Amino acid sequence: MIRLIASFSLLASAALAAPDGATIYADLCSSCHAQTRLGGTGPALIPESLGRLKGDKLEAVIAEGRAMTQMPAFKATLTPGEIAAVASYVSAPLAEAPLWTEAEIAASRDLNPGYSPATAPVFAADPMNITLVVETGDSHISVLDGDTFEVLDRFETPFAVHGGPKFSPDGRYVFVMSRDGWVQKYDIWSLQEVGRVRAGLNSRNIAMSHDGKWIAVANYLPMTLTILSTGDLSVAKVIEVTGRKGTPSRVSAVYQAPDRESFILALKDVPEIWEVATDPDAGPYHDGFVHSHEAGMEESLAAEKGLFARRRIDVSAPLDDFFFDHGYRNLIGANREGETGVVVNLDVGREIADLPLPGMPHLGSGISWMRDGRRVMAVPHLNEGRISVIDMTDWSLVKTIETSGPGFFLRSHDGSPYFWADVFTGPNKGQMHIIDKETLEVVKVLTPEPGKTVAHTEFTKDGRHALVSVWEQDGAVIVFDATTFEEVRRLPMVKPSGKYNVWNKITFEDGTSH
Ligand code: DHE
Repeated sequence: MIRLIASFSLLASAALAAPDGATIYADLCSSCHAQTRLGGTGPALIPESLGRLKGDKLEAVIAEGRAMTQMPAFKATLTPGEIAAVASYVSAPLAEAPLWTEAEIAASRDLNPGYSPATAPVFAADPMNITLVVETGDSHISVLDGDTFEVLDRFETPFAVHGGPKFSPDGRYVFVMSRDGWVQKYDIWSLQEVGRVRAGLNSRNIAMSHDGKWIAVANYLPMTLTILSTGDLSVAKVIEVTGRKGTPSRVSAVYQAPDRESFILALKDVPEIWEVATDPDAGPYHDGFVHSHEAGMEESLAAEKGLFARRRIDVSAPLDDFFFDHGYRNLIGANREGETGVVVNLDVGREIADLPLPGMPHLGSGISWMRDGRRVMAVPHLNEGRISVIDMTDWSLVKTIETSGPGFFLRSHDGSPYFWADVFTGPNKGQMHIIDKETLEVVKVLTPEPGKTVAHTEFTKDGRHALVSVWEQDGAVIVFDATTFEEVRRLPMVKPSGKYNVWNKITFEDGTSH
């Protein structure tokens, strides 16, 4: 009996001693991150949002806080065991998939009461040569004059902006998305935020419709596509994403296909690509046929018509990370299983070719140009130090260009004979390769900040200057002369990531990702 009581009390004291992550979270974290963990003034703390912030890295953020944000350091308040318990609590999946209904999206809409639209740009700079710099280190965007490189404004964004911001077709407004699903609208002419709305709980990217009326938001959580009106950020439609056989699917990304007057969706969990019409007179958008391997079984599905009509295109395995040809007739997607690229003809709605692209091609940052009268595209690989150049007429591999490490982004400009390719990981990270678009030879390797990540290039409107990010907390944007490769200016920035020139984006410049 005495032994039994002793073991009970041992268990009780062990239970008392074990820190409870949920209780600590409720006491110290929920006021900013919400009791639901879906985010409030602070970001959502769920595995989908934390991404690669795991284990020691996550504990370090809780212990040390985050510089230049509201996130305080908890190392004086919590023991290492308590910090580990909260880290483990926020790393666990939510017990139930959260809902985020149309009503909740609408209720999150937060329009800037102080916004007053200007009738003309409030600055003298060329509005077509404005370049935005996303500074992820302290969640801001700098608005640069693309001629003088003066910072015209620096505005706060939601936490963890990802993907390219999307401009209205006239270049006046820009829409920015965060991984927590916030979409922010900013008026470049007025240098003011118009407002923001939370379109999803965990989102991937956004796309602008051909006519500038709609913004589509690709969501992982919930598994939906949210379509917003660009005018006032109201909800136009929330489309539940479910495969033919009823399997719900995350949306890996949504792309604008202006020539087709549609959005194209990459689905993560089902072997389908979706096309959603942005043309009010679209259709009928036939859902095509279900092809079954059972002999003779072919079932025709219903057609949808009009604005936001949906068409399904069957593929042999889920594809993501799309690159489109001119005219948006074909897309190239990555089949992560087989490490191949697959060409899908969107007109006929089926796969037409395979491409050998092992090593995780990053098609989304591919670029294309005319070489010897034929259109070619180049794509970097996230796992290997090489760039594949593909002939877009017969889908053959023209050349594999060796680089000093795996890269993330490529950029060029019609006005430049070169394209710029970074090295994002590995011992040579920070090297920038400049490659001749005709000979496909590396003509120069720049190492502007040895040991630091230097990545992502954007050109000015005329292609004369190339802007490169020193992707560090105390980072910078370096402006290079795109012909001599000499450094022209260095602008201090807080962990700058992508840069986006209005003209290059709204004209769908060949050298830029769309
Ligand atoms: Fe991105 C664009 C997907 C990780 C920075 N990234 C995109 C796009 C997609 C994508 C589909 C195109 C969207 C668009 O612009 O509309 N990214 C993914 C991933 O699946 C991946 C590998 C894993 C993930 O966590 O989502 C991934 N991306 C990253 C990063 O780790 C980067 C380097 C840092 C970050 O901010 O998260 C990063 N991705 C970017 C940037 C763009 C981007 C800067 C826009 C590039 C452009 O020039 O348009």
